[in-house]
Amino acid sequence: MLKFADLIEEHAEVLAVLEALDAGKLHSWAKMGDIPGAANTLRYYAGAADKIHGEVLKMSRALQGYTLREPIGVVGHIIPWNFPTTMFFMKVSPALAAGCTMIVKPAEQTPLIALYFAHLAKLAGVPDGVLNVVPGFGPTAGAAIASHMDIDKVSFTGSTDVGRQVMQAAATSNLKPVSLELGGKSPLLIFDDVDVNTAADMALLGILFNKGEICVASSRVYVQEGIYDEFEKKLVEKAKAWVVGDPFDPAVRQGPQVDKKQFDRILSYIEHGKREGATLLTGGKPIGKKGYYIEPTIFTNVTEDMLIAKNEIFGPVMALMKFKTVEEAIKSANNTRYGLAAGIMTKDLNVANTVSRSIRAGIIWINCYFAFDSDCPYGGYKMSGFGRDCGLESLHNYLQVKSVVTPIFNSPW
Ligand code: TXE
Repeated sequence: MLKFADLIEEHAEVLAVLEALDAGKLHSWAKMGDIPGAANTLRYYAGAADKIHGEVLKMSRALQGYTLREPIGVVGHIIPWNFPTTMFFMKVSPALAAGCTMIVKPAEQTPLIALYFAHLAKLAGVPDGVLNVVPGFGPTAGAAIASHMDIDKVSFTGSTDVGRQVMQAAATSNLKPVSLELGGKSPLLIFDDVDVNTAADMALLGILFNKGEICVASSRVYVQEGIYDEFEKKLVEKAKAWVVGDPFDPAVRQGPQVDKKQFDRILSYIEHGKREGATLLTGGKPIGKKGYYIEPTIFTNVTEDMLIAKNEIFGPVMALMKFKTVEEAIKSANNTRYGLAAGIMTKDLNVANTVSRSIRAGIIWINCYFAFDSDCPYGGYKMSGFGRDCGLESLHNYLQVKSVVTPIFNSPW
C-alpha cells in the first residue's frame, strides 16, 4: 500500500489529466487535492493494517474468550463519477488494510482513472486477483455485483434511488451487508456575528466546488436577517466574478458538468425554480454552445416546499434563504429527507455547540466547509445512507468479528 501511494505521487500529472478529461474536474485542483489525497488515504490505512485486532473477553464462567477480526471476504465497490479518485481510495484502502479482495466498478462516465489505478496496483505488487477493476454500466455490471452470491459485501456511493435498488438486490440474493453513501441537500447556516465577506466566500465555494457535483454541497444557504442584505450583495458580486471554462486553464474555478444528462437535469431544475416563483439573482443559463458549462446560479425568495430547496440538484445552483432565530435555523436545516453534512458560521460557541448537536447529519463543519481528512468518518443520516467512509470507523465495513471460546484448565463450564 505504501508503494502504491508512492506510485500515485510519481504519476500525479497523468492522473490529474485523466481526472480533468474524464470528469471535467479542474486539473489544478485534482493535482493539488484529489491525487495527493489518494496517496494520503492509502498511507493512513497502510498504518492501520497491522493494528487490526480483537479483544480478550471477560467471560462470566471458567472460559477463555477472545474475538478475531477477520476480513469480510470479497467486496464489491460501486463508485460514482464525481470524485473518481477520492471515492476509489476511500473504499479500496480500508478494504485492502482489512485483508479483503475486491471488485471495483467505476461509473460509466469516468472509467479511465480506475483502470490506471489497476495498472499502478500491479506495479506496486498488489497480488493478482486482489484488486479487480471492472468498468461497466449500472444496470448490468453494477446490478451483477449487488446480486452476486459470492460477493460478501457491497459498498455503494451514488443516488438514493440506486442505493435502494442495491439494498434490495443484496436482500434478495445472499443478504450481503451494504453500506450506502447517497445524496444530500446540505444546509449552511450563517449567523449575523460573522465577517460577511468570509461567509460569502465560504458559501460560494460550498456550492461551486467541483461545479456543484459533490454530495455535501451547501445547496441550501440560510443567512440571519441582520446581515442578509449585505451578504446577498457580496455573494452575487463574487458569483459574477467566478471564472467558468476549460478545466486545464489555471485561472478557471469551475469546469463543465460531467455529461449531457447532468447538464440537462441542472437546467431543468433552474427552470423549475423560476416557475415555482423563486427569484433568480444571478446565473441560470448555459455558457457558450460547446461543452456543458453552466453559470453559477443563485436563487432567493425560495420556500422550503420548492423542488430547488428539496431535491439534490448536483450542480452550481444555490437556494438562498433568510432566518431570524437559532431555533428557526435548526428547524430549517433539519427540514430535509437527507442528512449528509451541514455548515455553521458563527463566533458564538454556545450557538455552534447547540446547533451542531441539533442537526441530524453525518458531518458538521463549524467555520469551515469541505474540511475532510482520512481520519474523519464521513457518511449519512436519514436518506443519505448508512455506514461510514474514512477514519478507522470505515474498517468496520470490511471486517467480521469471530468469537473464539475455550474452557480454562479443562475446568467444567
Ligand atoms: O447516479 P447513479 P447518476 C446523485 C446526484 C446525481 C444523481 C444521478 O444527485 O444527479 O445521483 O446520478 C451505478 N445497480 N449522485 O445517475 O445511477 C452507476 O453505474 C448497481 C450522488 O450517475 O446512482 C455508478 O457506478 N449499480 C452521489 C453508480 O451506481 C448501479 C454521486 C452511481 O450512479 C445501478 C453520484 C444498479 N441498478 C450521483 N445503476 C454521491 N452520493 O456522491 C447505476 N449504478
